[in-house]
Amino acid sequence: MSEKLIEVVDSAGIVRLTISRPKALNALNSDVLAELDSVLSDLEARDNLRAVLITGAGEKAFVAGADIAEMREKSPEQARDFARQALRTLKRLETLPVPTVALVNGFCLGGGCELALACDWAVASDNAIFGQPEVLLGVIPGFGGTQRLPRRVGPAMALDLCTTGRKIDAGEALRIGLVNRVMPQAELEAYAEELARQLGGNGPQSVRAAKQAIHDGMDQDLDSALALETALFAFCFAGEEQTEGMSAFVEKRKPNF
Ligand code: DAK
Repeated sequence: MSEKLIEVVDSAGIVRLTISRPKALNALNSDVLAELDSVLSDLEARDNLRAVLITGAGEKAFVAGADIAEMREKSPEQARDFARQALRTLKRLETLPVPTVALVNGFCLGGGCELALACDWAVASDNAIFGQPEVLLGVIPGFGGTQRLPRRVGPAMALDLCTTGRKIDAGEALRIGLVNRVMPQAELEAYAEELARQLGGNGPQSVRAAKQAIHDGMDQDLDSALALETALFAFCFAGEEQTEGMSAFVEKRKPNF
């Protein structure tokens, strides 16, 4: 049997995915994308999913981009199919109903940066390097980078990164809002565990509702988005979580979600 390219570890609904092609710095080829797609389609169907963390195998790279050797020979039609496959997979990731976090532990370039952008937020080790260097290879980002990057960091910074192809360190990534936190690489693992504990301890329905309100609301005008928030807020009162959460506060104990 061929080796898995995506390792999946599930701990009480907190699922950790590790992209594992360390010899090619975890570059995304068709096989990785197909396996990722299949894993995500299984996760989509799960009711007891609480969060998804994604990282890269080894200590050097999160993902160093789409696989350049594989892309080199593609015709325009094959390039379009490849981009469509990747876009479909990243959309699956983006629309998972639970929080998704990229744990960026090294190079995060091209398609790797686009993968991180399809997650809800990213945390980086202090040795991480980010960039959209596609123009140095004669192409543009093809996995959503020209659209998700400006939405995260603003159009001017996205244009800077996508037209110069320059690489930035973790400190600059933090400053421009590409990542939420930076920490020493040795602490990333402990952070992942703490995050899993935090997300795992919160009410799963309210966490999902918070994500839905923010994601869906961002595509709407403010009044419609506020109406969506009100509907989801009221929905929270229809389940057991709100009773348990508020009772636990009043009774001075930890909630049991
Ligand atoms: N693809 C394939 N192999 C890669 C790779 C990549 N993106 N990045 C690294 N590798 C491989 C190297 O070839 C090398 O393999 P061997 O020679 O050992 O067999 C191994 O990983 C270790 O890399 P290095 O020896 O180069 O390691 P260094 O520490 O010296 O340098 C580096 C690390 C990350 C700075 C360097 O590897 C590098 O510059 N890598 C390429 C980074 C990059 O340009 N990434 C963006 C890729 S382009 C589209 C669809 C998608 C896209 C565009 C269009 N359409 C369908 C239209 C997206 C494109 C991209 O993501």
